[in-house]
Amino acid sequence: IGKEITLALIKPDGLVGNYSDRIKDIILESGFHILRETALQLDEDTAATFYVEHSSRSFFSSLIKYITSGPMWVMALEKENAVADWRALIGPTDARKAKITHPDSIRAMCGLDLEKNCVHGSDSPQSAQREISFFFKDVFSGGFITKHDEL
Ligand code: YYY
Ligand code: MG
Repeated sequence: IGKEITLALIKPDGLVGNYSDRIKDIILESGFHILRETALQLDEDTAATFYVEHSSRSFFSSLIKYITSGPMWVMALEKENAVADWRALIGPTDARKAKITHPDSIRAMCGLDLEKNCVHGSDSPQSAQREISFFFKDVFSGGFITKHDEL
């Protein structure tokens, strides 16, 4: 793996709203290579582990309920500067604010508010490594089996 990798999630509301195809078009048009992708629904324990950095926050239980409410589309995206570039594309955390300040962002397109913001992006290369290992154990262990699942 030469270029940088980041983790992208299309959260449950993004799938329910049928935004996956548009989001994937943006991903490919922006020059990302989809290194891995799969659909899955997290149980509450697994979601709590994924979001452990937020476990003491007041919004935590609500976030876990939302993120486990249906299937998500999980992708490992590869590109130079993938982490920052994907964060720039998705826009600010609060989708309500994104609609005003970043109207062309993905969260402005498909998000609802501060919690239901339809997509995730790793916030640093270190987070990306942890988060990609969380979903795709083979990426950093030398394996190279690319899965192209469809819903
Ligand atoms: O990285 P990003 O997703 O933009 O925001 P984080 O601050 O890491 O929060 C993770 C996740 O938690 C966010 O996407 C929505 C939710 N959340 C919330 O429901 N309420 C908040 N006040 C902050 C975050
Ligand atoms: Mg974050």
